[in-house]
Amino acid sequence: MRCCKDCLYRRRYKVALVGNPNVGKSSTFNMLSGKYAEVSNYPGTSIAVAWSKMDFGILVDTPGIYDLNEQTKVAEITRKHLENADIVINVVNALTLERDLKLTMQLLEENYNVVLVINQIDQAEKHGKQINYAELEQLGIKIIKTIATKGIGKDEIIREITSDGLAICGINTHKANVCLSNISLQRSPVSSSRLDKFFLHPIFGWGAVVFILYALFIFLGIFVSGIVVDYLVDLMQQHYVPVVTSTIQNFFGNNLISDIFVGEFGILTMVVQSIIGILLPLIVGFYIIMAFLEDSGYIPRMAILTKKFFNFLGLNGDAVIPILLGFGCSVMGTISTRILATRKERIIATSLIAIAVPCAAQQGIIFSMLAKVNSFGYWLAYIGIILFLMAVSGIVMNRFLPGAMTKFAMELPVLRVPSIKNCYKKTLYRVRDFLLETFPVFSISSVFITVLYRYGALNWLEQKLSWMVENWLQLPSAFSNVFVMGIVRRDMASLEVLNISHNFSASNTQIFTSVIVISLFVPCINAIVVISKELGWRLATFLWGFTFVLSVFVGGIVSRVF
Ligand SMILES: Nc1nc2c(ncn2[C@@H]2O[C@H](COP(=O)(O)OP(=O)(O)OP(=O)(O)O)[C@@H](O)[C@H]2O)c(=O)[nH]1
Ligand SMILES: [Mg+2]
Repeated sequence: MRCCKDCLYRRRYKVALVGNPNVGKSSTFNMLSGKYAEVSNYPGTSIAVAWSKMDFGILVDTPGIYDLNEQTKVAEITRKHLENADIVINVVNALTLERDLKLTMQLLEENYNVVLVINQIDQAEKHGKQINYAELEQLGIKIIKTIATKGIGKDEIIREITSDGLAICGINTHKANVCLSNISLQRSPVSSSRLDKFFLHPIFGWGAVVFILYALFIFLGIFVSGIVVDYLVDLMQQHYVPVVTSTIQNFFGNNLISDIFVGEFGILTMVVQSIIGILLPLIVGFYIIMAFLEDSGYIPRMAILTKKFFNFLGLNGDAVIPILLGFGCSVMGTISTRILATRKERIIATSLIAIAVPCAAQQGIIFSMLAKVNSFGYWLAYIGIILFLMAVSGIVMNRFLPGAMTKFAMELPVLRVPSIKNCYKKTLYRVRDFLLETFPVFSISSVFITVLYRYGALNWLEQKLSWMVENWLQLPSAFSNVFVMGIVRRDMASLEVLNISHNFSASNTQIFTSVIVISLFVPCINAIVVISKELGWRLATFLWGFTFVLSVFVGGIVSRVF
């Protein structure tokens, strides 16, 4: 709704936070609502709307857009919510004011009811940027200065939204245009820091990427999976599993119900132990590192460095964000492809995530298995195989899919010392979502597998798959369980691989083969559902079949070569 007069009488408004990417819309949303929408220091963090019920009605945080006519999926989402907003809080960044005001102009031209929030004024002061507020006042709209991360400006925004004099109709857009052109004459660019010269340097920059990956390996592979996970699993094996097993068996006797709760694949034994003892520490460790990287503003620097590699695959540097998020969770990565402009780019990025990007939980298990093999050669081979398959898939798709690649224009946000509070909150919410999703899915799958096991179906499956598992992949026959679990979730299957490698004292080649098969195996059920929703069931079905065949094919070759 434009130029809302009657909403002043209704006193229930839909208020939309709209603005360029990375200006602080989600931070403003969090400040106003007390809720938490994800905040990061790179453009394109919000890929869906977050909303909150407020005393004045509804507050909606939208994905960032540069232009009202932008042709991306996120812009479509923002336009939809903008259309029926009574009031638009247009958030601009004081540091990039001139650029951000172009969208303000468009909003005014479209006759939206705009309140202009100039955020990050602390950053502007820090960088010595002067803003001519008197000039801005001539736009004829309410202007509020904020530091959203510190809660400064909150009361003034609320007061403005609920005040009676808000509806500003018939703004003189010619006058506003003149005013904006004056402002843009006063451009004062932010100087690029020395750190940027280092991070974007073709040699030192790549050195930093390798260092970060190495630190991730040491932290997750050696510290978290080698020390924390071992400690927690031992603790649970000694003090939790025996108690819960005997209690349930005493109560129910030795039957299917007991097996469902405390059997080999039991909910209270395998599921609880796997999630709390193994996956939780790995996920927490990975998300903490990701939160620090996201909050510092390093990710766009990484995008610029890796731009050439992505170009090679038919993607522009923006794709680094969905792919990096895919290393956290493929569902998150797939949804983030919304920031890419063309369907072709979205299909390529989604496919690469599905084919070759292991999620955080999987990586932890892969790290710990490769640490057992204890050979740098296997490490290099692992990374080489994954990158090779990624490159081949990308190049083939780029060659044969119709459509074009868009120009890469990611802005560089200011590098910052990450905010501990934000990193803590983000990790907490992500871990909570992970637990809420994994417990039910793992529990239902474990019941299913226990029933299959109890009635001999797993044995039957082992026999049916024996040629593929024993002859082609040269793995123990029990590996067929991994395929059953992998169809539901890759991390659950990875846990089973870890289990099997313990129980069968697997050789280095077998461990390496399993790691490759599980890295390339079919996307989790929830990822398939999301791919279907985002890009259609044909792509989802194709990716499922393709990754199945690819993982088995490459696994067989690896088992013969290494
Ligand atoms: N110093 C300072 N930093 C801020 C302020 N507001 C937001 N930030 C930081 O700016 C970055 C971007 O904030 P977000 O709230 O995620 O921005 P957004 O507009 O929602 O970004 P997208 O969802 O990507 O469009 C984060 O690193 C925030 O911590 C502020 O007032 N001062
Ligand atoms: Mg946001």
